[in-house]
Amino acid sequence: MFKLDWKRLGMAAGLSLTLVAAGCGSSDEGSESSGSEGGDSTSYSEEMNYEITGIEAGAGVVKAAQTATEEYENLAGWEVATSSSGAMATALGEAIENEEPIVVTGWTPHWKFAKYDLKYLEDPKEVFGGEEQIKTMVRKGLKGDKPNAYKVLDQFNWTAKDMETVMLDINKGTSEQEAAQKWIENNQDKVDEWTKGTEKVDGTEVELVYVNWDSEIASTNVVAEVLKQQGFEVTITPLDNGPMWEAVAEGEVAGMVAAWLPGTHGDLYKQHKDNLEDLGANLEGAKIGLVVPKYMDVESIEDLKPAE
Ligand code: PBE
Repeated sequence: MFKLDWKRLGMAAGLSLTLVAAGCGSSDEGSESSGSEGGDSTSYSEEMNYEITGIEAGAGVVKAAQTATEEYENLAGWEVATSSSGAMATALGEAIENEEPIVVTGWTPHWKFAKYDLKYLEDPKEVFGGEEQIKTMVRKGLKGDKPNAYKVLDQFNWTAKDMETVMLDINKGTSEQEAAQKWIENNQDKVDEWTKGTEKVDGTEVELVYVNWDSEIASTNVVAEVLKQQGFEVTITPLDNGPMWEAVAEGEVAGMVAAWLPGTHGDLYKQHKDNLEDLGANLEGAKIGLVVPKYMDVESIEDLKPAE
């Protein structure tokens, strides 16, 4: 998990981190590797080793970042390092702690914007698209087989702020399930809208799939807890992005609440749309892009410098 990070920071930076943490950060080599050189995006780009810190290889935002390295001439020689959302968050936190430059594949809603001062880099070529919706997809036939589960999934919708509340709680150490239950308790009026017109069941099985992205961990756990309260026996299964879409399209599971459209998962939607049912948006105003700490003096993707 830390591999990517150490490769990027190198041994000297690792050492200076230890010294600073121990409170004796004399001017050893490496301690000047912070962003204090300010404004010089050549040194930023070099310090970052011409690497965008990505997440899971199958994520839409990673694909978009790879496209960006092709579309933007100034990103010649750049690479998108793939890992996991957790590793990206760790790398981001460590870079910020040391005031070092970092570019990550980012998205909103996400707790990182509440925890750190971050900004999206402008994307004049619009490789990352505009505003996104998060949509709910279910398998064909669910309406007939499990009408109550179908209706709850169909009526599920909330705001970016709601989702962030759950995400932040999990980030602070509350378990995923508990954070979901807490949000439900505090938002019973919203939950009542989702269950409106449905009947409780007695142990009907429902399986939902998702990807281990912080945003989808939050939404999927909340929906799962609501379904459990309605009497369902719920399983939630984390998969990669492609397999998540396939599981719904092949009718193996009830559905998912993690479809980012029109851009992020546009190719997957096109591939599977005839084999699943689109229940519409459950959240408006989502976004993906390249994200940097505010202390970095770069505003646009075009401010980054090509590898020599
Ligand atoms: N994300 C979060 C996903 C969708 C949800 C932006 C990391 C992606 O890029 O596919």
